[in-house]
Amino acid sequence: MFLLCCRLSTMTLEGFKAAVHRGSLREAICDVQERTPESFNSHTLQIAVTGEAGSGKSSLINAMRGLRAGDAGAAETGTLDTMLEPMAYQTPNLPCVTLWDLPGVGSPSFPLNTYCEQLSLSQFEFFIIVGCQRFCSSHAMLAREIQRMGKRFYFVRSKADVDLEASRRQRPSSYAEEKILQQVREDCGMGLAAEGVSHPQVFVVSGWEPSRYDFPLLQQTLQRELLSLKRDSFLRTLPAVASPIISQKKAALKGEILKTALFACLLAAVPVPGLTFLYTLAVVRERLFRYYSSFGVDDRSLAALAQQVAKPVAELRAVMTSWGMTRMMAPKLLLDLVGAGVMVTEYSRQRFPVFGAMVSAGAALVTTYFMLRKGLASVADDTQRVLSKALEAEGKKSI
Ligand SMILES: Nc1nc2c(ncn2[C@@H]2O[C@H](COP(=O)(O)OP(=O)(O)OP(=O)(O)O)[C@@H](O)[C@H]2O)c(=O)[nH]1
Ligand SMILES: [Mg+2]
Repeated sequence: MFLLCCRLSTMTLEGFKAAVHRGSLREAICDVQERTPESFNSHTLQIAVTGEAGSGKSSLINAMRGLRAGDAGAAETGTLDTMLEPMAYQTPNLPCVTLWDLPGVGSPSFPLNTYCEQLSLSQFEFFIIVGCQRFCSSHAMLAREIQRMGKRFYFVRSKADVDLEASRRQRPSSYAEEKILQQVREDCGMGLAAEGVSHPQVFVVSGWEPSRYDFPLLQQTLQRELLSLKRDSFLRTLPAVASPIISQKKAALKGEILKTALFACLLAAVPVPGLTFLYTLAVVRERLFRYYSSFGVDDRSLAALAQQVAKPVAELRAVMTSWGMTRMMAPKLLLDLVGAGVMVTEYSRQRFPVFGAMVSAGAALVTTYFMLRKGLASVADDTQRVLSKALEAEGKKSI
């Protein structure tokens, strides 16, 4: 399967990493916000040029690079469907951009239903969908998939010269170039709107005539939006940058769990009914809240982060799965899980003192250990999700 090599940004990320390590997601976001738009220039944007087979993808890429078919270094074009691997191209007027010429969707090698997985579309950061016919199911599928990934695309209706020539031949007396182009734009726009695209960006072009129709506008729009697209895609790389730091923090906190569980185990030997249960209940709650504040997803930190990305705190909290467990379900869950186990063993201890004490200690050890491990893992996962959500909100500001 084709895979882009790992592309973490070459930009300095020390400030961002240090803030995640300190457990201050707000400061991590600040680090990104304080960067000037120009600072994102060095981030290479991976643009996939996709669409049905033979729609003019390679010809469009050539035109964007100022080349014609057959020129040295030009992408291969033709009527035969031979491409099996994406091909990367650089273009002099779009610095730090890679244009990926993808095989066509719907060909025997790349059927519609497996195209996205076969080409790992999620690796690309921005898309140009090229269509040469009326808006069809393959365009709709691509638009849906790109939106599902939370990414953006331009829709390019190619071979405008063919449409215009057909119209001119069929109705020479009423031929009006701009009217036909506008009809084509509207047809594509309506198809995209039906797929839920709120502001479709449609360009009607001819790869053979790059100075005409919407081709110059396509180039200008991409130039103008380039920095914000780069910023958005840079932000998408940050959860992967934060992930090993969050894992390291999790590993460091894991070390304490065994000690806490052993203490619960010792306490279970004290013949005071309910003592172990109360200790386990208190310690699990206390540790979970400590994890929240250490990772920066406690109430106060979340409120500060929400303010920083101008989002309601509820939106960030909604991605946290551990929250319900601690806040609403914790007492019940602990009563069910810890209480039942520990109460039963303490009862058995009253009837069989030595054996009962051993069972009680074992139960306290296992329960505390696994509850804390599960809690820590969920808080770490929540941190990753909260950060991704905050970065997603920040990314939307670029657009
Ligand atoms: N008239 C006209 N023909 C075009 C245009 N763009 C491409 N073609 C022709 O359409 C055919 C297919 O073009 P390609 O650029 O190879 O299309 P593609 O989408 O890359 O095709 P695959 O890689 O096979 O999926 C070629 O014969 C091109 O010369 C255009 O704007 N106008
Ligand atoms: Mg091609």
